[in-house]
Parts: sequence; structure tokens; C-alpha cells
Amino acid sequence: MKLYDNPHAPNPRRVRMVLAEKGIEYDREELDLGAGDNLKEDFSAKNPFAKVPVLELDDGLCLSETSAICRYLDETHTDSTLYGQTPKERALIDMWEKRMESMLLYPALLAFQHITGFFKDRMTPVEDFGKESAKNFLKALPVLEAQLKNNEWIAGSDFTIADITAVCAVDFARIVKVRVGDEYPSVQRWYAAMKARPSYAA
Ligand SMILES: N[C@@H](CCC(=O)N[C@@H](CS)C(=O)NCC(=O)O)C(=O)O
Repeated sequence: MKLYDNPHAPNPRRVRMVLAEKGIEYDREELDLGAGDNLKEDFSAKNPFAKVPVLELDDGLCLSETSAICRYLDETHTDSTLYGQTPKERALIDMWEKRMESMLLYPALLAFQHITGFFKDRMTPVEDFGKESAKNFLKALPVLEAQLKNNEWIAGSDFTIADITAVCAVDFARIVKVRVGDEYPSVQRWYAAMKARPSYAA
């Protein structure tokens, strides 16, 4: 299988981290998003929304949407799971994964797009909206701090997909100088643990 990828973007990194955690071999093709490689017809034939990541399976099927790709990888490589075993575990992991996506990752992406104007050839950046998105990212941190004060990982005692999504958001936010401050010691402890995992470098 082949991952259509970009080394700087957070959503493809979520997929690379899942691949690394599960020890899955894959081919990759790098797209230059700034140059608009993803907007070309050959790529939009694989994902009509023209976004990375796309995972092209050996039978030619192209999967897009990061959460769908990550779940597919988890369900097809069952030595370990990032999504829990019981219905309750799976629901809690889903809950935290969605929270990390909507309360951290999307605000970080919007802050980047609207503050830097990186994609101004294809959208209209609104700087104030970018700044508001950065504030929204910061608003989620007290909730994360409370959760990590009582739990080793974001969804509880096990490392899960929610940790992967969250670390990709936290690192991406740094591009627009939005950082987790020292007032969040439990988040800092978790972040150090994330950095120690081999998949962090994926
Ligand atoms: N909903 C999609 C979003 C993917 C997405 O936003 N990808 C970004 C990189 S992180 C992208 O391809 N941006 C290029 C562009 O907007 O032209 C997913 O979850 O995979």
C-alpha cells in the first residue's frame, strides 16, 4: 500500500504514527502542498477533496479521511489495538479522539491557515479568525490537564489513537507559536512520554 503524504502536515503524520506503532511497511509519495501537488487532477481522482493523507491499497482502493485510514490500519493489523477492546473502552477512546480532533487539531489547522496565509492561492485567510482559533486551542488545555492529572494517557491507562491525534495537534500549533505552557504539568509529562516513543519521529 502507498501513503500520499506530506512531512509537515499533521493529518498525514497521524497516519505515519499509526503505521509506526503497528510496525506496518508501506510505500509513500510526498506531495508539495504549497506548490499545489494535491490540487492536480491525478491526485484529486484519488480524493475529490484534494487533501492528504490518502492511503492507496494494493487493489487500487483509495482511502481518505485520517480517522477512517487509521481505523482501517488498526483493524487489519490486530497484534495490538489503538482503539480499545470492550465497547466501553472503544466509546471512551472515540470520545477522546473526537475531542482531540475538534478541540485541538482543527483549531491548530485553522490558526495556521488563517494566520500564515499559506494557502492564500486557494482560500481567503482571515487573520482575526486565525487568532480566535489559536485561542480556542488554548481553551482546551485545562480539560486535557485535568484528564492527564488522573490518567497516564489521554483516554485512560492505555496509549491510544487519541494520544496520536493530540500530539500531532500540539506540535502543529507550535508553528504559529501556540504552545502548552508550564501551567500544565500533566500535559508536559504526557508530552515527554510521547516524545520518548519511536513513533514520535514518524
Ligand atoms: N478531513 C481530512 C482533512 C485532511 C486535511 O486537512 N489535510 C491537509 C493537510 S493536514 C491538506 O491536505 N491540505 C492541503 C490543502 O488544503 O490544499 C482528514 O481528516 O484527513
